[in-house]
Amino acid sequence: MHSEGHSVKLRDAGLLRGHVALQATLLAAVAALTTGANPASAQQAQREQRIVTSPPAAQVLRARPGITPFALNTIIAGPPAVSGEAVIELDIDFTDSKIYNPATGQYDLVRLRSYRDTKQAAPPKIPFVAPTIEIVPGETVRLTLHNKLPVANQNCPAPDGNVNTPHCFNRTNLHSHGLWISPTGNGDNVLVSINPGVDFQYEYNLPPDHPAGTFWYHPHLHGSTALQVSSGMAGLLIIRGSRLPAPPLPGDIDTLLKEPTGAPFAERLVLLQQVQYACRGDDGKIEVGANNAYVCKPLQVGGIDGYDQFGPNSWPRSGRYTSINGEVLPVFAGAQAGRIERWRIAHAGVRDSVKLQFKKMRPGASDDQLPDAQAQQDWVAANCLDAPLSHFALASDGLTRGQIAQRQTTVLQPGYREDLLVVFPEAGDYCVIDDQAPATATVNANLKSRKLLGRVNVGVGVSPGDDLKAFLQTQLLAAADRTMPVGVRQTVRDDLSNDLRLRSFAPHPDIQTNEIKGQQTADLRIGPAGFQVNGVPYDPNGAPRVLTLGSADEWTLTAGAPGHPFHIHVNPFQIVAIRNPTNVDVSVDGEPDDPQYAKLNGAWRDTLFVKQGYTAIVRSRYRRYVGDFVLHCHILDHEDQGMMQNVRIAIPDGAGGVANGHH
Ligand SMILES: [Cu+2]
Repeated sequence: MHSEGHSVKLRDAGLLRGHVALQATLLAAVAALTTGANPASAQQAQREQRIVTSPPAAQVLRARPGITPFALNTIIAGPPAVSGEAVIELDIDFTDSKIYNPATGQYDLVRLRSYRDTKQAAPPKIPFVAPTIEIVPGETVRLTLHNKLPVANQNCPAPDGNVNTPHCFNRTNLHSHGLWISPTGNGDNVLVSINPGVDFQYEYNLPPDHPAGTFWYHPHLHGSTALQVSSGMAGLLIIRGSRLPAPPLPGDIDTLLKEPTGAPFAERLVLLQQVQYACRGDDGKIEVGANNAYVCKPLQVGGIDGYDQFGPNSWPRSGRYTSINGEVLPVFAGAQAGRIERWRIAHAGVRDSVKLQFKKMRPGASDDQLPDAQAQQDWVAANCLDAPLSHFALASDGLTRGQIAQRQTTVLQPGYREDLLVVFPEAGDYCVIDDQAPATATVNANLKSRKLLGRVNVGVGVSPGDDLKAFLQTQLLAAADRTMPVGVRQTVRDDLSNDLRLRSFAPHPDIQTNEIKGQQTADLRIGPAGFQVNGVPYDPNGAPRVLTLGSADEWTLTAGAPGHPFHIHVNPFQIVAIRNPTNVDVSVDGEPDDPQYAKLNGAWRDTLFVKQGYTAIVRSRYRRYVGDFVLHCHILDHEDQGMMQNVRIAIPDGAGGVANGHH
């Protein structure tokens, strides 16, 4: 095979900001491939094709202070300037793409609504994958959306006239999920509709004190949210920070996670998606095969065109696979034994819970064709060996934790982000597994089978020894010596030595009991009135829930079947307790059959799966921003059907009440 082909594939192996060692690994891999004969088998060639790359970086034009707006179309080299502008343009249109199907061992053709970066020189490897937006605190993000979807709206308005019937599939808007910015006007406003043919410029004024972390963006127009997000319209939104801790102000964890060379730890961007594409017959019905799994004939093109592609259990029944950066059963290349990697993971899917594990893979195991769920389950049992690998949770929903959590399993529900530090102990391949889970632990309320998500190629490196936690601790202490200023170095060291605490990097101080001014409740439930919050389906014109700027409340979150991921915009919340139906708090130790709540006590999130019959107690303070926004279920077809509520943060009046603008 021509050598250029290999080098192109390996150039971006999903690893960012690689240092010299990584480059050496890749060069060695390229050399091995180019000097050797053709790949040993078709499977190996197939797998090389599935080496996953990071989503493309959005092309950002940056203006520095002092440069006139007329110069915005000039690309300025070098690091972004604080207080500058980051200018991004995205088209929204149908995109022809392909998705690997392990049931057949072939790529299926798909045509999906997607984001396209108008300034990208060439389409990404998998064309539907949305670009990653990277910005810094203090920047103004000027993001223009061009809605180029057809004017002939599908299902618009809803035939029954009900706002909670999915409708207007080609209208859109944008949500910057997890950002602490204004929800109004041109800010993170999800109450506007950008119709086909319309351009709209969002202006996200990221405050200089915004936490750095892993966030994401996706459409959020009531009626079409699930359909568009499931089509792949979701991208990573990463805020990179360079602020050292300066007590009492926290620093960015990015300043600690550095190699001896000064380069950041090797990093992988991992965008989990569940694109539930279907092919339809002449009668408009979804084509299905054995066990009602979706099938597409050769040359048939899959798409997402209706809400019959959602609903309880539709995902497991469809036989579709969770993809990573657009690739199904991806291969993560370029890892090295004993080197710490930072995995920035976003669950941008809608219809399945993900229960992540890493296990050593049996040498020579071939994962290329796995016809169904049973085959997946059997394959993992036969080829993924030993106990799951310990990994280390750094941040939940982008917000750095007060203490790193050692885990063997990381559960991601729709909307969640997890930043993990991962060390692979030895050379060889590792399984990335989506483990089985009991019905009560998942958004589908059925026993979830065990699946393979992908594999990691790990090259020769150093041995971290048997105790990965001790290894990580040693590495982080050494990093603190190199990176932390004298005034805080000892504090950071003492915290790391004390069971991997990170108190100098956690962005939000705990909300103490004496700070609580009021109580809020949110009950997410499918009930007599349909998809409800507190017994009422979404009413865009109804009176919003009113919260008071500068105040803090304790929230009681509850959920009916199947359990619902609660998400609120603008201000995150801190988890105080999660009580099971017998009133036991499971937010510290988790549960024997379900680790998803373990070590969540005290953590900050913007999305939390509330299991059926459980009660989550969380606290939130409403800082800086007023205006109208929403809370909702992050099973997005539930949101489209009414499991959403308008929320308003209002300025308090002098008497402690709320001024709504009446007089
Ligand atoms: Cu829900």
